[in-house]
Amino acid sequence: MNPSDSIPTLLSLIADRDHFLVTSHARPDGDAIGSALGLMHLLEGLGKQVEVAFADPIPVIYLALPGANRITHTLPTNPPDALIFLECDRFERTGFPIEAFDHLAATFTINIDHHLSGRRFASFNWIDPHCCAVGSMVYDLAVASSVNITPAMATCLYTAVLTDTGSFTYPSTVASTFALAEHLVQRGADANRIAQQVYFSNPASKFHLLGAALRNLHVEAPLAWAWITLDDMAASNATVEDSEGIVNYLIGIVGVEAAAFLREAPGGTHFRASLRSKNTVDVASVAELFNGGGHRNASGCTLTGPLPEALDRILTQLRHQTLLT
Ligand SMILES: [Mn+2]
Repeated sequence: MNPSDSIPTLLSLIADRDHFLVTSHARPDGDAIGSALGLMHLLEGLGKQVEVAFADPIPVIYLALPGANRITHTLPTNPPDALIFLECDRFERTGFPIEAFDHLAATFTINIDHHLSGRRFASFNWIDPHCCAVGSMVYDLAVASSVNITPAMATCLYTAVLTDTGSFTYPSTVASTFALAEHLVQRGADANRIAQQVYFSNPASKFHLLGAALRNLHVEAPLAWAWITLDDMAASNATVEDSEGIVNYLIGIVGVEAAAFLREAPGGTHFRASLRSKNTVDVASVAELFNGGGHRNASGCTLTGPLPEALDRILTQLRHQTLLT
């Protein structure tokens, strides 16, 4: 299908159905949550019934988003007319176990994604790696649908775009990204209020955990890495969401082209790795070697422990990848 046909096709698929379930990936970020809630507002604007379900908790900085109180953490018992997956490459990416979808096996599925590692696993797939955020795809859908773009919808979609472009700093940030931000602010997104909520409302535990991570900082240009253990998490009184974004400090170091941040997962047998890179270093392909995925400059995967072996495996691949460019 020609990519330009995706929006009209999707709008007709939506028009033919009444009841939707919207979900996104595990450990949801600003784009996952903002685009899911933005799509909920869009679909409701079209007179549809919508449920939004995430397997994992919503980080506290996103709880003030309009409609966040509607998010549930279980899939509906009665099959909706369509299941909409945002930035997932398979059912399990949602964090719901595959068995949770058993009773929905016959349900029509829609997959909207902007990842390079996106896969056409659904009945209908709209994957556009050129988009800076799924929130931007939902915005294009809203414009084409001629639904009223409310301040609530604009707030959710602006949050998606703000966070998924690294506050308008990633390579995906182009002239049209600022045009999109302008449109969303014109439609009622309050840029300052959203920034206050997303960047200046963190719990202190996040910074205690950051301190622990930075004590484990190693820099051997062009690589930087750091980690936190379950003991660090406990000593900082931290939650998993407090570890989000620590990797961004590592890639901020001059001369560092690729960075890895490892977090020991509950149970102590695995490490969750967040990868970042600058310029042409491709960390999506590194993550894919370990059954993960993401974007060229931002990706993630899971590594089996213990820590020295996990570090060795990921650093070997990152070193190889930085030599390729
Ligand atoms: Mn995204």
